[in-house]
Amino acid sequence: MENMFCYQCQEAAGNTGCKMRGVCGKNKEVSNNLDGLKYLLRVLAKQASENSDKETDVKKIDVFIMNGLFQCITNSNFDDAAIKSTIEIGKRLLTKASDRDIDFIKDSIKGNPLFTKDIDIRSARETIIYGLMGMAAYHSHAYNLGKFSDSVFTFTRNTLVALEDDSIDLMGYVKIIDQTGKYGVEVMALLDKAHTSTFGNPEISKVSIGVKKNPAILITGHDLHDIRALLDQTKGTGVDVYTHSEMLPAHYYPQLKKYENLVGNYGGAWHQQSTDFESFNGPILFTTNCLVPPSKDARYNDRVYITGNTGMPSWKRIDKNANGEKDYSEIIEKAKTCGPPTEIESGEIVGGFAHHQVIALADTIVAAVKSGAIKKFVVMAGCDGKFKKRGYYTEFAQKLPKDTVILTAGCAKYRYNKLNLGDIGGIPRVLDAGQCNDSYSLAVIVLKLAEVFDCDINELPIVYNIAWYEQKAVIVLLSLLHLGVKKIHVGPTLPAFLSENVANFLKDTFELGTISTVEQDIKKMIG
Ligand code: FSO
Ligand code: SF4
Repeated sequence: MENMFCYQCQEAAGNTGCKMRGVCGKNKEVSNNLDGLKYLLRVLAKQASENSDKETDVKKIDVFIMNGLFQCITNSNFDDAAIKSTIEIGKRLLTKASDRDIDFIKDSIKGNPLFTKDIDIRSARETIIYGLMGMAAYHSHAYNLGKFSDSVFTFTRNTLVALEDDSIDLMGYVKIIDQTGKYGVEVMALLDKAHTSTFGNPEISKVSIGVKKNPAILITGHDLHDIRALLDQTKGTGVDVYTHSEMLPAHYYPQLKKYENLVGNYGGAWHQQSTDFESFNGPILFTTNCLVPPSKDARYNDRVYITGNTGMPSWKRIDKNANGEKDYSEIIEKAKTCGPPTEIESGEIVGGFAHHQVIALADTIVAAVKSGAIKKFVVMAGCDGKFKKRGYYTEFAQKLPKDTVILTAGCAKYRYNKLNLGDIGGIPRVLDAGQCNDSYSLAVIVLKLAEVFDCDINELPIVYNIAWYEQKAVIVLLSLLHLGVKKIHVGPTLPAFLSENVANFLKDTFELGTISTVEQDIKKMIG
């Protein structure tokens, strides 16, 4: 492909698609090679599903597919050489000579959305593959903690095969979209189990947003397995650890907050990383997206380290050693040569309201609803992004009536989690469940409230104003739709990959909508 075409995230150029270079910074080589990788994943899935020859190692292929899909997520991998080498590794899993002869780089168009000519089929297929990418990211975090689901592996494999099946019509794909949501719930439950069985149930926690005087390491991304290893290795070295963006919820888990050198959260959401990294002064460990490509002369370039499925050629990689462990000693030594972080703010934020903690407070919450002290819950989970239009979410949170409580998860919270919105009888008005995958917690809470109030989930005093950015948000959305949640507002724009007909189907079936102005939306959602 001479140019590129990508419309998988909320920041797609003109809300139609990036054609010359990604708004995210992805160049056409990276974009096209990721398409080549997606094509390879489908060929591998087909081989594993047929499973006709004994040489096919289905388990290996499933794990390769999971990691490959994760690499295709927005802001994850910008390293062209790493993507090409992933393709080479994947090709070695192919057993048919005719498949091995495919040049996946040259034929990358077959992994591009535009390869499907019918606009509605394309829209449905892309909705599904973006859901699979989000699912793969969550599955990979669980896998790193020793938990996986054979049914999720099988579903992913079979669905990749279905994406090439021209006998499936639009309604057939709509059914697969619903199934994708079903497995989305399963994978988020699995990750929740992996996190809570390893680190304990999140509990109400105050997290400092100021700084201390020690040299320090900043860890960003979502992988809690990585932060535990870093905390273990930094213990007693005099080097502090701060979380950034989606790593903030690490502070809520008993088995992570117990580390004395886990001292606070530094900075804001992912898109602020360039300024946060600059003023942090010490090394940064990147475990997953969202990665913002740095300028060539960024002053932090020599102190950023990446691991897992992320890729940035100018930053140093830390891979597993022969024992399957990651050795962070180089980062720790680097920290000792750097100054402490520059203070950019001070105070504390409160979080840890995942399902176990909220259900423990159920009596207080139910009493507040029954007395009228809480009139409505507003689910504002999801992602943050760099577009100015997202100031809407700050204003929306500020202008909500004082008898409403925001339920949140994901990096969307940085738009309002430092506003000091107060509390209702001791219940904070912003209840942060954790990372974007902890949207599962919000679903558990909603189901529990429906049980307590003995009503349908859509009759509860809950409204949904969700911000999305990349493909993990897609799987969260499909999961909520599968659970039967209606009237979700998705913003700041509806996905570019939804064709008019597919969007209309979702509007008609689930009353899915988007946002308008803060005033109009508060009137519509809160009344
Ligand atoms: Fe945010 Fe990025 Fe967690 Fe996403 S850091 S935007 S949905 O990757 O994963 O919420
Ligand atoms: Fe554009 Fe988003 Fe694709 Fe990047 S991931 S190329 S910003 S649509």
